[in-house]
Amino acid sequence: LNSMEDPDDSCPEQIPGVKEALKNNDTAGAAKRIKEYLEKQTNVSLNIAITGESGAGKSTFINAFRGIKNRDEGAAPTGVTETTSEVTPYPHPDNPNLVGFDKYDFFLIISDTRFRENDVKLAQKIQKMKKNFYFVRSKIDNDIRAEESVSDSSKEKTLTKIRDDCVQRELGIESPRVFLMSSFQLHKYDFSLLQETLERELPKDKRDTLLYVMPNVNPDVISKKKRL
Ligand SMILES: Nc1nc2c(ncn2[C@@H]2O[C@H](COP(=O)(O)OP(=O)(O)OP(=O)(O)O)[C@@H](O)[C@H]2O)c(=O)[nH]1
Ligand SMILES: [Mg+2]
Repeated sequence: LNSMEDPDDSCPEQIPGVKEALKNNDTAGAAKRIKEYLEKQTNVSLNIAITGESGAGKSTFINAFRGIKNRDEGAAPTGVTETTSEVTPYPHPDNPNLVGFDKYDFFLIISDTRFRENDVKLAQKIQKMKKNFYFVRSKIDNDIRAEESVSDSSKEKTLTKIRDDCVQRELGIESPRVFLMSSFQLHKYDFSLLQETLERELPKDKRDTLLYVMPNVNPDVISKKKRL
């Protein structure tokens, strides 16, 4: 899209003080405001903790979230055997401040099966810290394929079954939020729902940073980015 087609496209007048400066023919002042605003935006750091058992699909998810393929340069190494053994910061290519693992804004707990005791223990600790956490059930593409080969129940039914089954009730997390995901097909399943949820639950300045780094998996995200 070019700006002709979209009246909403980047509107610097919305930055505080810019409209007033322009009204007074103070273009230098307007430019200064815009510059300060942009600098402030890129200095907001957003730290996302991604945890889960070996092989759960953490590194693949990080790569997908950063909009890169596992085999691309700079990708987190992924593999069928235990691959990542250190806490590793993966800054988003567009934002040097997006380091992953020292100070967390929220936690994603990833599992390719049911969430296990360790996942739940962690969730309880996070809850005590009054931080947000989200369960991500990974590799849903595999489940869909497997289910299709053995029964003719609908895809929706399979998804509902997995969702219900994911966090066993007796483990003691009240109303856990579970997002079903395939890192190979981010646009499917619950990724957009996760994006919306994160956006809603983050403070405003962090929300913009999140939006800035998120992959463009749906038109809604693209139009929101344009408004930043
Ligand atoms: N089908 C499918 N396979 C996936 C998906 N995500 C990851 N995988 C595969 O699962 C395996 C493990 O993925 P990784 O991303 O390396 O897992 P990890 O959690 O980082 O593993 P460690 O670093 O060992 O803790 C790899 O072979 C991936 O290709 C997915 O969404 N769908
Ligand atoms: Mg890994």
